[in-house]
Amino acid sequence: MTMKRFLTVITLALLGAFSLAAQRDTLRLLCIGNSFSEDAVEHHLHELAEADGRVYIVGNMYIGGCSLERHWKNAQSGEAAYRYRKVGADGRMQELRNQPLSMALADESWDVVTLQQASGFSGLPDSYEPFLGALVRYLRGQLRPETELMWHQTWAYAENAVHASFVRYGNSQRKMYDAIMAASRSACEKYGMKVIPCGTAIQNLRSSYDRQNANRDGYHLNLTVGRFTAAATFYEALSGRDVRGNGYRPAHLPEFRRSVALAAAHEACQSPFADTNLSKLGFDVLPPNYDESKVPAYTLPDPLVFNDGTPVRGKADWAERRRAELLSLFTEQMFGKAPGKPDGMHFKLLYTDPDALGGLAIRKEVRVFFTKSEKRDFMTLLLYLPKNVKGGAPVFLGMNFKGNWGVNADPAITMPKDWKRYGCVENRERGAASSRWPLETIIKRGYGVVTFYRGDVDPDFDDGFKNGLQHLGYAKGQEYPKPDEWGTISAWAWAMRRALDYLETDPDVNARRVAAFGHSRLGKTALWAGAQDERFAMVISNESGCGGAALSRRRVGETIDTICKHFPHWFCANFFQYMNHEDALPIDQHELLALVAPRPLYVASAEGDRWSDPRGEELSLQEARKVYALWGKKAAKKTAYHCRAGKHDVTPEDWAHYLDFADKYLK
Ligand code: GTR
Repeated sequence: MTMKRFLTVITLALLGAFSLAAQRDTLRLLCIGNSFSEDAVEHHLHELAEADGRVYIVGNMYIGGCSLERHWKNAQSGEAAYRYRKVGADGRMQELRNQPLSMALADESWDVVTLQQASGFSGLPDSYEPFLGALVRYLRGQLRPETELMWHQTWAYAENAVHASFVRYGNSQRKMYDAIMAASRSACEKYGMKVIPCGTAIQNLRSSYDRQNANRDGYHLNLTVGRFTAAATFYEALSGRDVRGNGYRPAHLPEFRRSVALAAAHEACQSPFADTNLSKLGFDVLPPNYDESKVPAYTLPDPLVFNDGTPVRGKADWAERRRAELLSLFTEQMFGKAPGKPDGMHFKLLYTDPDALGGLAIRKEVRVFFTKSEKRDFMTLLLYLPKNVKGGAPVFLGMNFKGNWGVNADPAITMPKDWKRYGCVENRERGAASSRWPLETIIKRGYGVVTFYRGDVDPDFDDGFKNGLQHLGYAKGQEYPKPDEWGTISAWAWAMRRALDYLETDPDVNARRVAAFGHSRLGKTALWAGAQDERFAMVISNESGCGGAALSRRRVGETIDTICKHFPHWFCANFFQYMNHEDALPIDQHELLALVAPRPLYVASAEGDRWSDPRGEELSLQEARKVYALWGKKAAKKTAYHCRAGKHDVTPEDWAHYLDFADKYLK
């Protein structure tokens, strides 16, 4: 026997021994479910077990929205109506279509089989019977006596869900949750089943800083923290092990989110029918500080000093080298890299109405397709332009929160055909945000408005970047942005630049007179777009706050920690390292403002918007003016600030200031 052969034999013998050992730690789970079991068990569960040295074989008999009634009918008729999905011992998922229930029951010697009710009925005990009783009897007849039947408790819908069944619970998450608890408890008691308390785990999650991210469409779980929480609940309920000690780290779930999900799951297993307030267990953000005397001492990084410590001597130094240094820092540490102009991008004019707003303006809509294909990746620009402007009109380009149809009540503005594209609840009301867009006033002053909906580019919720345009920047095989690649704000800012690409082709617009405008999160976006792209002739930040105009080091109102915990999708993952470590940031927000220099820049705050730290926004602009000074004393005049009375909003008063400012520098 040669040496090599001998080694092979030994290895095989060892492998055999290991796999026997492994078999003892194998658990075979079958869910008779629907998309809620898909959310809970098809991802992460196998990996959680693996990290504990165990093998979980996970089957899911899937029919979308399937109720107990239908499962029972299928059991009786033998209808081959299921997709049988199975994560094998190797962790790989396979799917067989058109299978009957009996096929899956016989496929493995299952240790655990779970039942669940369709989500809309899950809190209605009358809908369970006689089907649950019949299914239990049927399964006990089919399965080995050792097989344990367990109840998969599903979760209540998001507060803002538009699911048709939500009315059964008065559109109240709390009512739905309580109803699910009562129904699942009595089902478990009646049939001696243990519960897998995913409903409570998700409710627990909703009491933490990650509260906005449990769902992706109002009822299904979001692809990151939501699904992970449910899988962790299954794991602890099945294994009896405290899942908080589990070593599995899902891609793209930073530690602060992983730990809250594990706590939500663990607490649910401790108390399956009553939710636990995780914010009381420390899973919340710190209360905001509004007291000037408690602002920590800080030193701002100096925009006029190069990274290597040498001074910036004049505007040539700034323009040729320092600007690039700062842009890279903001790109890599905060917003994330975005790709360039996409090759296949093209534009389509949907229509032109020469007599909009009672004859005052031209209205048109233009679709910007980001690729050659016209299926998925596009945004729709809505343009209101003054008539007969020689050389094209100067315009305010800004994204909107509530859809183009929310900007004005005009019934001719296109409504989307596919609402699903936007995730859960979208504002479907015409003109809902019209007070923020005083179109007549703007047009009468000689300016146009160009706007598009944030959801077209990247719906504003965390979903592992599966719901936005980020995939356009992926290399082959890439699934998530890298830690220095674009988050949502960067994607939005990229789309602002693509909108400007279109405007360069439109003779009704003067593309050299475009102001990037935005409110709040979209103000952060306008600043980032304007900082990067010098084609924007002016930048206006309306109450952009943390991550926008406000200095991070002051930690007044919203902080980096808070913003990342509430909106983990806005920035690139590198930014998380500065949560509660503002002093380690190589930049601060005055440098973002400075990147607009020497172009005109307007920063606005509101007294009642303390969350955005008005004082921090003003100080930031004062600091940025030191960079404007490179262009001479007068250059700083091209920056302006106001803080009006009132709350967080865009008002006619704000617009009056912007229009006066534009009269000076945009016309
Ligand atoms: C808040 C967020 C702010 C601001 C605001 C908005 O909830 O904390 O950073 O962006 O939303 O966009 O309206």
